[in-house]
Amino acid sequence: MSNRLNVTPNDLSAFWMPFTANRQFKKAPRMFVRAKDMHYWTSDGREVLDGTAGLWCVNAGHCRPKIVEAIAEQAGEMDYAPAFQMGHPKAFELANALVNIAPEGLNHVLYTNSGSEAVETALKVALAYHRVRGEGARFRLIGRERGYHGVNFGGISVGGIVTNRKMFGTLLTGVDHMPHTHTPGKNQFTRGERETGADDLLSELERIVTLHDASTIAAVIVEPVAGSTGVLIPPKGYLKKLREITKKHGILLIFDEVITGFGRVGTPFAADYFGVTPDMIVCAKGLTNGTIPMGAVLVTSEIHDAFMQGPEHVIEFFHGYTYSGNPVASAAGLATLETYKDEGLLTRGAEMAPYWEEALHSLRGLPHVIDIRNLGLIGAVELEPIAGSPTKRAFSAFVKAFEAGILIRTTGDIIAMSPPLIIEKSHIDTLIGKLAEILKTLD
Ligand code: PXG
Repeated sequence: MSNRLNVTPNDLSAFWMPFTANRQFKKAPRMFVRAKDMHYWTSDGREVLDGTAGLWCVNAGHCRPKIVEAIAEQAGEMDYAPAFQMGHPKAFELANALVNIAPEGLNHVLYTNSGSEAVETALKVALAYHRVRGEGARFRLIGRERGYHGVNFGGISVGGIVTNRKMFGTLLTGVDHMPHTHTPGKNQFTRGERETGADDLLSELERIVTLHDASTIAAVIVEPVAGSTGVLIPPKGYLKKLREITKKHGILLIFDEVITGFGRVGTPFAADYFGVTPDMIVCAKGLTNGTIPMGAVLVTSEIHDAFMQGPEHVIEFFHGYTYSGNPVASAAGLATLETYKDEGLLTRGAEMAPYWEEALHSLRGLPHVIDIRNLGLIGAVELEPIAGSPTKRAFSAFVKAFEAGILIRTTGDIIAMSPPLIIEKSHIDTLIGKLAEILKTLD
């Protein structure tokens, strides 16, 4: 590798980093300069095992040849084509490929550049769908406590993370929230989904529907498994029942699969794992293996067709982005889906899940560990917070892990892991083995 990769810029002040403790980071920067398959390399030449697939997005592992080549080739052949009133073949090919792996009935694709934009797009489709059908009174959107739907205004409004909302008075109106699916004290150390609790949680939705009247509610949006707030797994039957309730009341159900999509839980989408088909799926991240920013919303024919009316020269839906279906992103997406297919990655998580589960739960009993949760190739280890200093213990684990050569994520006092789906048992041994040693050293 060239020396260029080893240079750390001497002024770090200009870049205001996202979701980062900027002052702390800039005092002791952690820089990655190279990646391949399961590993990153730091600016000082150390190898770090990727336990988080970047930020839950590099599902096929890093710098995969097919994807790298497709991006380079497309950038050289046609860098950009106008997204409005013009097309290019790869955006259509990718939409077809996505529909092919999506649950039956989700037949149309709108493109975005991120998960956050895909969320906004889905919420707008939901509101507009009811309106074009003459049910414009359906303006309410229901999310969930501890839900994460990106950082734009719609997403933070339906989202349930207080720190992401409290600064911003201008939230959407007409939003309500269901309870989250985590019940501390009742479901610690459950492997996968717990048996009970769905009815209690969903009686709250019934209450909300009664309060507002179903005729005012456009959509319910949930992550099938909440990722960012610490891997909150629903009890058995919860999503099926949620589907029944929403259908009964003519309310659209949106699954935000930005994290759970593309094999993360051992099936192409979590909708497949849970056997529930929503009206829309929001995805991003693994769509291009994290390489080129891209998100998408998959919608049913029923939704799509409701818009296809009126004079044919008139735009049916006034929404879109300069980069919707960008050629380089589309090429990356196509090569990513091919890589997943060639290597069986969309179902590999199911094969590795039992070993992953066993390894994770072997951490039970180590100091400060108060809960362990897992599904597919997602795992979380929750630590007892230091009294008066929440998040400090987990963050210290994160820094020690980085120094020890493993990359984990922390949210609050929860350690979250979501390795690339190419992970081998030996990598799991290393990841969990090193984490165990670190847990023993925490204050
Ligand atoms: N929905 C969900 C469910 C997500 O997890 C977004 C929307 C927003 O996507 P964009 O592409 O706009 O960031 C996300 C993003 C973490 C972590 O470690 C999670 C996300 C992003 C960064 C870090 O929990 N999720």
